[in-house]
Amino acid sequence: MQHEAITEIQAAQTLDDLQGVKTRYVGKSGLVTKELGTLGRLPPEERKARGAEINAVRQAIDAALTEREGVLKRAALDAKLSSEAIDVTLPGLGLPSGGLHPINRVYDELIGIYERLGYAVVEGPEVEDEHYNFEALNVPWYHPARDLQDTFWLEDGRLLRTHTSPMQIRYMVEHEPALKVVVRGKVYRYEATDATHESMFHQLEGLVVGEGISMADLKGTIAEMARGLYGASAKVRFQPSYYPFVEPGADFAVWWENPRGESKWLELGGCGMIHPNVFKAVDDLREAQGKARVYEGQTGFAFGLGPERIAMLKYGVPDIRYFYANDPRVLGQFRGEL
Ligand code: FA5
Repeated sequence: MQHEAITEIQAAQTLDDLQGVKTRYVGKSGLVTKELGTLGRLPPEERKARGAEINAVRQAIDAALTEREGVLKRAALDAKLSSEAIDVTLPGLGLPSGGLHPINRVYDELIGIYERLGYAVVEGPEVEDEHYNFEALNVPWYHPARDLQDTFWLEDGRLLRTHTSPMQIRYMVEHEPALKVVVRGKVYRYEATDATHESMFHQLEGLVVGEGISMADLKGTIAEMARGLYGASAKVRFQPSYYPFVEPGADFAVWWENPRGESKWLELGGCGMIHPNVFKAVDDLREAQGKARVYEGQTGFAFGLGPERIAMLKYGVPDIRYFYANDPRVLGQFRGEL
C-alpha cells in the first residue's frame, strides 16, 4: 500500500489531485486510517508490531505528501509569476500630450504685457444685448456703421457680440474711474470667410479711463505692446479711422519682420478716445441701477485687436481657417508646447 500511495503522490500533477490522494489514504475514512481501525480486533501480542508497521506507512505517506505539496505549490507560484510578469525593459506606450492652442498662446503673451502694466483682465458674455453691442457704443439702429459688422441675431434683441467693445460698457457700469482693463474673448460676424476672415474670431479689447488721459497715452500704450511683442525696435503706425464709439479714431499697425527677412505692416486693430456719448450711455445705465453718474467729463481711450493676425504671422499659418478646422495635422504641431 505504501508503494502504491507514494507512486500516486508522485504522479499528482495539481494540488487538487494531491488532495484526492491524501483523502484516499490518510483521510478520515482513508485506507491507512481504516487499517489502524482493525488493530483492535487483533490478538494483543500482534497489535504492537502491526501498529508500528501501519504508523511507519503513515509517516512515509505523510512525508511524501508534504514533499509533493511543496513541489506543486512552487510550480503553481512560478506559473503565476511568469504569466503576470512585466517586462520593464519594453518601451512605454506614448501618452498623447496636449498643447495650448496658438491663439491662446498669443493671448497669454498679450495679456502678460498688459498685466505687467497693471491692467485688470476680464471676459464677458458672448450672447450680448443689442443695447450694449450697439446703442450704448453710440451706434443707433439707423447708423450706417451697423452695416460694417454683420450680425448673428438671436431672439429678443439679443445677438452674438460682434466685438468685445460692449464689455467697455459693462465694465464701466460696474467700476468707477480711474481704471485700466483688457477683455479677451470670442466674437462673431455673419460674413463670408476667406484666408484672413473668420465668422468666429477673437479680440483683445483695452480700456483706460482717468483724469487727463490723452491720445499720447494711447499711442504710448500701443507702442509698449508692440515692443513687448516684437522687441525694443518695434514700430507702430496710426492712421485716422472711424468708429462711432471713439473720437478721434484710428487704425494701428505694427511693423513685423522675421529672421528670414520677411516684413510688413501688420494691421492689428482700431482705437481712439472714448466718445462722450459712450460715457453718457454708461452714466444712464448706472443711474438706472441706482449708481452715481461718474463718467461724464472723464477722458479715456480704447482699442480692439485681433490675435489671429498676430498668430498667423508668428507661426506662419497662411489661412485663418486652419485655427478652427480642428485638423490634427495643424494643431498637432503645437503639441506639448504650453
Ligand atoms: C472693432 O471691432 C472695434 N470694436 C475695435 C475698436 C475697439 C475700435 C475700441 C476702437 C476702440 P474692427 O471691426 O476693425 O473693429 O475689428 C478689430 C480687429 O479685429 C481687426 O483689426 C482685425 O484684426 C480683427 N478682425 C475683424 N474682423 C475679423 C474677421 N472676420 N476675422 C478675423 N479677424 C477679424
